[in-house]
Amino acid sequence: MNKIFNLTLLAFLFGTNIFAKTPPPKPVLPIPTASQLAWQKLEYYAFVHFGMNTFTDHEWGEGRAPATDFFPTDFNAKQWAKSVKDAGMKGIIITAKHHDGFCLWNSKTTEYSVKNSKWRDGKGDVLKDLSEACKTYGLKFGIYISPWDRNHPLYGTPKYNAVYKEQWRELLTNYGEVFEAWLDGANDGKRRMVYDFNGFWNTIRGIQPNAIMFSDAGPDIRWVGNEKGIAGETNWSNRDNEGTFPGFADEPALNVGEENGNSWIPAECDVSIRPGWFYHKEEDAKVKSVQQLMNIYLGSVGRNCNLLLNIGADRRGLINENDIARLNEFKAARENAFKINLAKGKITTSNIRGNDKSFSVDKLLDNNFDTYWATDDNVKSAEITLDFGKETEFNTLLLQENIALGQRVKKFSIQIWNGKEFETISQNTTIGYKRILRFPKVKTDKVKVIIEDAKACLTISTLEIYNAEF
Ligand code: FUL
Repeated sequence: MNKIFNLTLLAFLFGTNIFAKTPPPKPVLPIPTASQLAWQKLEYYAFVHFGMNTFTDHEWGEGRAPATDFFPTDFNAKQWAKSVKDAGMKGIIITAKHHDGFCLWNSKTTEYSVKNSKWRDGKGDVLKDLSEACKTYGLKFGIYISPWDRNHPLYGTPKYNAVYKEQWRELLTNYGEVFEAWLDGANDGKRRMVYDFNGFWNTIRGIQPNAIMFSDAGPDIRWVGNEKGIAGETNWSNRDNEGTFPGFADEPALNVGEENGNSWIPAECDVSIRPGWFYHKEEDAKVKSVQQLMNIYLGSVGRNCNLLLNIGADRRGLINENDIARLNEFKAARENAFKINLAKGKITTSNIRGNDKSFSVDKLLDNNFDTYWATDDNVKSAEITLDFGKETEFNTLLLQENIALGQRVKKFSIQIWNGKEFETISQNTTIGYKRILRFPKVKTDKVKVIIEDAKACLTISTLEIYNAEF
């Protein structure tokens, strides 16, 4: 009794709240669903373009090449999965059907598929082998099928909508869990048909409710508005989706999202490791450099996006040696750049929510995304100061918001102590799930992160600092 009285008295005297737990901040809507949040944490995964174009040397086949042209001599899905796993990627999305209409599985909806090729006497199934290989290697498995189909006889008529839904039904029923369903907005503009997109979404959602659906217009994730892999410096996961439609992309808007958008539709950056999406021998020496890939990584994962990096499997049905070598070099460069987190020392701030330890500023340094520093409800700007205790050189700073409670930060800057005063080295806008800033190397013993404006009180999970070569 006495002890409780003493503790109460102490709490009263020092203004700390040791009995009542401070409630967490209320979410700022919209917020991600559990599947969207799990998707965001994947960060980096592979696209593999493989199909009829691989054998005809095209990017956009017309759907007229005979099915027998599809003939990989040495197809091995385990080699794909191992290469992707070794590269530090979290999954594979396969082009099960590109615009030419050729299906890499034996679909009942068409004759234009592997069953009429000579590969494995027409009994092969790329989807079966790849889904199993992904399971073996602990990778997520995703599927792309193009709505635009230049082979199917019903394309251009309303009946084709049922064909396309049936293709999704086959794919989502027979190959286990699918983490992402990719609906391409490309179209030739000539036989432009009226797609039943609502019907497509309902079909996919009905069979695999956790599959994340991609298109120019969501509904779960959006295209970033270019094929360079670079998001806007400002990048909101919010988007006002009213009246948007796949195939009619507002590229500048997709690139940055909308501060007050009413739906949670984060962006995905798709980009190819070579100039083309499909494998072409003449591009063997045109694999992007490690520096180019690092710039893409900083412009995508470093700007609140996921990175979908494409590799074209070659005519053998293998990931080409040149691409594998580069993927591994890029992995080593990333590991090296983010190896030693220099964000250590004494961290202080101008505000802690309810002065409660569970929201304290050292949550930024605890390597746990789910714990976070938060401010009081009315506090939308605050300073964090990290005193390294010694001169420290760095060029990279990483921040994460706890997006489970919504994206909030609108404006922030970085300052360093130059011996006389704090000097601004970087002025920025949004953070989101992850923001990685790169600037010329600086040397200082104190750094400040100043959040200048936000939609509501602050909920920041992570601060990391690196001195990276790439
Ligand atoms: C585009 C397609 O037209 C390209 O061929 C490629 O598949 C890319 C990922 O999407 O819209």
